[in-house]
Amino acid sequence: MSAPLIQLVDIPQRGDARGQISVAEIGGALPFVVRRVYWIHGTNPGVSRGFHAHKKLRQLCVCVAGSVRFSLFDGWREESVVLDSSAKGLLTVSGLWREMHDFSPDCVLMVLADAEYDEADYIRDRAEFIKHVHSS
Ligand code: T46
Repeated sequence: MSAPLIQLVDIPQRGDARGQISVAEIGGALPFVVRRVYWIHGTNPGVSRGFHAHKKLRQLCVCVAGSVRFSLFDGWREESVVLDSSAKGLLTVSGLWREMHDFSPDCVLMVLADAEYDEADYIRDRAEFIKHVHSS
């Protein structure tokens, strides 16, 4: 049986009577050393994002406010998941076409990445992506 496309990681919650703290660290929720962090927010209504794959990049995507739906495609199968919790991270690895849809107006999507930004790591054409995974 093939591995699931949707890999959700539990992020430990260390909240107390004052409120919440969510912790992602090596040896816990983080399977790699983080070299870049970015966050997507203020997304305009009806906008979808993504529509690309990465050749090498690994990322942990955490929706720290609001909600967003991720769709992942490995060249054969497509699976979808709604992220709406600081307590869950979606691990995205190489060889996955990703799209992000249905952003809530208050969505803040934080992404922890294992490498600096490199446009050469992107495959932004779906047909090229399918060719890439079918030949490797
Ligand atoms: C991903 C999903 C989840 C930078 O200059 N540095 C960066 O670190 C990033 C992430 C983007 N940019 C520039 C490149 C583009 O000119 O910001 C612009 C928007 O990037 P993009 O269209 O790739 O954004 P999304 O939301 O489609 O995809 C992003 C990440 O790029 C991607 O790696 O997996 O979020």
